[in-house]
Amino acid sequence: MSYLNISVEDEKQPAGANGTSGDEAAQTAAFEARIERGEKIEPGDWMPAAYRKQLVRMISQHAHSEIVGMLPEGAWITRAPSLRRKMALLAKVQDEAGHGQYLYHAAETLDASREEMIDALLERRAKYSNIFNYPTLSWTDIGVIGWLVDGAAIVNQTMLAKGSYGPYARAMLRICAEESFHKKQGHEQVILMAQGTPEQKAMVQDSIDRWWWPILMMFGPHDSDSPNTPTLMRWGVKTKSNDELRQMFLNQVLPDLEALELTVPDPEMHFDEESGNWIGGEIDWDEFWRVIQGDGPLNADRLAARREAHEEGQWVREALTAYAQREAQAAHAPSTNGASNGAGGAHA
Ligand code: BYC
Repeated sequence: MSYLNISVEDEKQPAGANGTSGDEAAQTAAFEARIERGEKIEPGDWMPAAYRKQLVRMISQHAHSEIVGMLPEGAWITRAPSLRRKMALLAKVQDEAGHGQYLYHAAETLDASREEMIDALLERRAKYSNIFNYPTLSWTDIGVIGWLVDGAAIVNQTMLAKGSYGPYARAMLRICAEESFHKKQGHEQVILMAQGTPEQKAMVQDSIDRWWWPILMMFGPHDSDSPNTPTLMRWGVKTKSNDELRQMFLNQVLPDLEALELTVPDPEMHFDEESGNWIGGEIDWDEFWRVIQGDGPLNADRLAARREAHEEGQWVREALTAYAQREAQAAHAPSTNGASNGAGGAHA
C-alpha cells in the first residue's frame, strides 16, 4: 500500500466531483453526512480511499514518534538522580512504547501491515516528530520534555480524540490520560529546579532555551503551508488547525512559565491585550523542514538505534510467527476422538 504518497487525485473526493462514479459519489456523500452528524467511522465501514490513506500516513507517523520518542528520555534512565525519579522515568518510557502499540494497531485496522510501516520508518520514507531529533544534554531536559513536550502533545491529542475515526480517537483518549501523568511529573520537576539553587534554576532555563523552538515546531507548519490540513479537517480527523493548537499551547504555558520566573528564548514574546493571546516571533521554518527531512542533529543516530533494535528483535518475530503457525496447525488437526483438537493441542 503506497500510503505515504498522497496524490492530488486522492485529495479530490468531495461528493460527485472529479469523475467519481455515481455510486462512489453517493457513498462519499453518505460518509460525509455521518461525519457531519458526529458519528465515528469504524474499521469495516465504507470510507474514501483518501481518508484511509491520510489516516494511515498520520497514525503510523504518530506511532513512529512514540517509539523513536523513547530514545531521548531512555538515555537518562540509568542517570536519574534518585530511585523515585528513575521509577517515574521508566514508567513514562514504557508508556510511550504502549502508545506506539495502540497506534500501530489502530493503523492495522485500516489494512496497513506492521512490516510495511516499520520498513517505511527505517528506510526514511515515513516521518516522525521533529522533536526527537535533538539531544537530551542534562537532567533538567527530562523535566522540560515531560512538562512541555508531553504538554504540547496533549493539546494536539485532546483535539485528535474528538476525531472521526473510532480506533484513532479511542487510542487518543487513553494516551491523553497517560500523558497527563507525564506532564505532571515533568512540571513538578521543573517547579522544583526553578525554585532550587541558582545553578539548578540556570540548568532548567538552559533546557527551556534549547527545547522551546523545536516544541513550537511540533504543531506543524503554518496553516498556509500545511497541505494535509484541509482534507483532514473536512473529514473531521483534525478539528483544529496547526496554528490554532500552537496558539492554545502558548496561552496555556506562558503564564505558568512566568509564575516560575522562567523565560522563553524569544524577545518578541508578549501578551496581546486586544486578542488575549501570547504572540511571539517567527519560527525558523528552514530548520523545521531540514529536521523533518532527515537532517537534524540526531536523525541518523535515532534511526540507527531503531534499526539495531529491529534487527535484535528479529528472533522474537520469528519465534512468534512459528508459534502462531503451530497453533493454527493444531487448531486444524483432526483429534483422535474426531472432534476439533483446539489450540490447547499445540502445547502437547
Ligand atoms: N514533525 O500538512 P501538515 C509524544 C510533516 S509523540 C515531523 O501540516 P498534518 C511523545 C507532515 O507529516 C506525539 N513532521 O501535516 C512520545 C507532512 O509530511 P507528509 C507525536 C511533521 O498531518 C515520546 C508535512 O510536514 N504527535 O508526544 O496535517 C516521548 C506537512 O505538514 C511535523 C503526533 O504525531 C512535525 N512536528 O499535521 C514524549 C500527532 N509537522 O506526511 C512524547 C499526530 C508536520 O505529508 N499528528 N510534519 O510527508 C498530527 O497531529 C499531525 O500529523 C501534525 C502535522 C500536526 C504533526
